[in-house]
Amino acid sequence: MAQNQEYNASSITVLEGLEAVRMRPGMYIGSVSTRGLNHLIYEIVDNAVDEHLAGFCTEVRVTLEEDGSATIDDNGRGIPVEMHEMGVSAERVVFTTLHAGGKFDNTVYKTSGGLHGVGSSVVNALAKQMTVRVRKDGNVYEDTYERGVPTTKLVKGLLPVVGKAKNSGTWVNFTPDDTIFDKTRFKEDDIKSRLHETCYLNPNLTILYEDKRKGTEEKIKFHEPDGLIGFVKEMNKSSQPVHDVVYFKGGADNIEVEIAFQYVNEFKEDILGFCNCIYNAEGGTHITGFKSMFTNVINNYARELNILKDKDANFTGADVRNGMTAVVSLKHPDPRFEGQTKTKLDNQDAAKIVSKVTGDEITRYFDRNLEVLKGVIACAEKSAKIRKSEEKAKTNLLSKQKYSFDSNGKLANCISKEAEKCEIFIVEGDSAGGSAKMARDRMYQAILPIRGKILNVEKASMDKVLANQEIKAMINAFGCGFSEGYGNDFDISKLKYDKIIIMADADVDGAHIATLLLTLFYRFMPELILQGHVYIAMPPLYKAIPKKGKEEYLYDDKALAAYRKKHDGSSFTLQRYKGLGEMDAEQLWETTLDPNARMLKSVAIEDARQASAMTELLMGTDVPPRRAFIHEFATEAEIDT
Ligand code: 0RA
Repeated sequence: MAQNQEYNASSITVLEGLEAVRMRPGMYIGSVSTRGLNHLIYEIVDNAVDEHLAGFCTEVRVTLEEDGSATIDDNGRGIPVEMHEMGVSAERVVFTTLHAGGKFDNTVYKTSGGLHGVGSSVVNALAKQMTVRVRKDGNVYEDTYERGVPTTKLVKGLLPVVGKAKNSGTWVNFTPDDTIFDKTRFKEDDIKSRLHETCYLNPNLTILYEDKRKGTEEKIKFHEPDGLIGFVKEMNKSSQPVHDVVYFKGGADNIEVEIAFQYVNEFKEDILGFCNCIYNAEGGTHITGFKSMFTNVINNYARELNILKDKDANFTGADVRNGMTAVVSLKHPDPRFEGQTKTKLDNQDAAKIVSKVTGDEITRYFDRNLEVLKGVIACAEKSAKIRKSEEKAKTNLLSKQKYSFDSNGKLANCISKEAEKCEIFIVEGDSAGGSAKMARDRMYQAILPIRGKILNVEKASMDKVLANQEIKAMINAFGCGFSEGYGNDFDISKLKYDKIIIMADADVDGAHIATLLLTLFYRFMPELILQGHVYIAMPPLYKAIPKKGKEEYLYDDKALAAYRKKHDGSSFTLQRYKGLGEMDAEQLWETTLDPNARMLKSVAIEDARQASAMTELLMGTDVPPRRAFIHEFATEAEIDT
């Protein structure tokens, strides 16, 4: 009786706990989007993986059922069902109490995932229905819930037996609550890759995945006996490796670390960190421990081998990791996290132990594998060489800039040095440039012709960018330097012109040139755009010459249609401009240069981050998304006047 009263009292807080999850699901599973939805499955799978890590479970079946529910079935010991001190079956406590999870006793599991075992009850709270079957001691025990509220009547606080069992394990089936989630269809691709990753991190585990849903039926067996070595091989499968994958492990104080790495002939670095089989998107102490020791060891070897001379500076960390692919997997009994998404490991002891294991093991390995060591150092040398030439190109450019403003032959500068009154026109093509030089207001208007299409800075390396004549001419002319990844030498107060006006033809090629220039400005001189100094000139498409009356420039087809309507019936000659080069100096002045008559489009960046992604999308090397974007927005992309 006393037990029952106690249960009644605690059940109130239980419901309040799960209600909190339903009120703010994002706090527990990140979001109620498809990501959060898939997370429900990962929570239950992670519990089974914990049971595997404890040494009792070898197989997990994950099934996406035809009715939209998911089933996770493991062959572990089975969740405890006996009477818990709260007065009900332990299983009930696990699925209805926040922060209880399977972790009754720290010694049962050496490790547990990032959420400290709160997963089961969170999933239960967000499930329209959940059924739990525990196979244990020859029996099948069953419990059921709706939105976290138990619907099975306990017998003296214990679960009813619904059948006989030959083996042990835990079977959980649940349907996500459609009043919580935007969409309730699990996304199979994300789930498959997560399960695959789990198998790479647990080489003795098998995951049997089955999708029974109409249209996406599929069965896959994930088993990766090569573990982290296989993981790194898979990550590098389309690259050219410098050596075989190197693997080592070690640990102390109940903390274990396993690491695999391999260098490839590419300028990239790809290092993944996991703690208790959960991916740490923001890295953390295990990753920094690994990186800093690796840098130390390689620099020491490079000096020993006299590849780095006394006068040489050390390789930077980034140099040393040039070409590296690595997976760092840590098992920790009490993981702590920081960072915006709680995916950055924060335990200081992890840094120490990973660093020690890394130092000991890679030294042992490189002492015996000198050729691999030389290959790794060669990657660092390549990176250092490029880094130095970029730094040099930058200093050359900056020192040159002191003397060479105006020294570029093609720049026709203005007479005035009053920046706030001056304008510079970047003009496509030498012939248009020539007309513009004749037509301009010499006092305040400078003309810089550029030849054809400038370099695409999204695709080019830094030294190529800085070697490009057109780009150098622009940077020199503007007078304020440029900024890039390593530092910021840009000083907008030195800008020589209030307006930088891109003058390109009103056709597709012209639009492309304008985009290339904007990309350059956005990447290396973003303040120019952010502070509203960049404009695009809008040369007219047509000139209408009526029999009687004034000639008129028409800037787009809308203007032409309006003109036709207004001059209904009366005849006029329509002159079509194919390009700026076709206009004489007088026409160019009237249409494009004259501050009182011309039309300029001001370039603004509302959301710098979005613009950056867009620049990358439109100008980067990745072709398919660009094509999709152009296709999708082709009708909206017409010039707005
Ligand atoms: C705590 C103790 C025992 C098993 C488990 C937790 C356990 C939890 C989960 C969650 C999913 N699958 C699971 N399998 C096992 C051992 C209990 C005993 O020895 O009776």
